[in-house]
Amino acid sequence: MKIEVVKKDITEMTVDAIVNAANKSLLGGGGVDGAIHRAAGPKLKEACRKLNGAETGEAKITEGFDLPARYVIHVVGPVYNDGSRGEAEKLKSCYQNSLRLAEEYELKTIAFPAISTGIYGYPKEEAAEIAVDTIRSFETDSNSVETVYLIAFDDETFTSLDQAKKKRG
Ligand code: AR6
Repeated sequence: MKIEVVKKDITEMTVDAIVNAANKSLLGGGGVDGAIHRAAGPKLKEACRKLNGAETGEAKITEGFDLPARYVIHVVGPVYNDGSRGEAEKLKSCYQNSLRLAEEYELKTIAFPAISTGIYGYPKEEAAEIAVDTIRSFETDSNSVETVYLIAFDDETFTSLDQAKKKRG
């Protein structure tokens, strides 16, 4: 599995699936969630209604509708408190469960935003290391996913992801 760090708006990614950093309702919100819903059009919300929400760390999939991406994988990242409330494990689950769904759907390319590092307040460097480590150690029998794009919307996120990738080799 190849990891590429890219500075871009995730809604412009032409990949098999983009990941949405949603909330438990899965009915839209601000940040990347708002941007994805705007770009995908109202059918995405209709599809999301049928999902009945999700727990923190869980991942659910819909079509991408008006997006260039074929699917959207909706995950709920942890709200960062002080780091002692299982935040790291929950963030790790977001990446693992998204990759499991991608394998189940036999997808080749997937793009993640920096889950939880905006409104949910997760420190960017720690979150970047968890993202890279979890993807690197993800094990599967199917191996359909070839490239994982880690999307940075701002310079600080780009640097954190780039350094985490270099650190992990
Ligand atoms: N493309 C790529 N990344 C983006 C984009 C975009 N178009 N827009 C923002 N980001 P956030 P969270 C980056 O706050 O912390 C929503 O209201 C952003 O710069 O979107 O998981 C949900 O409904 C940051 O690096 O998600 C939840 O209630 C990263 O995406 C809550 O926010 C994540 O920031 C989830 O908070």
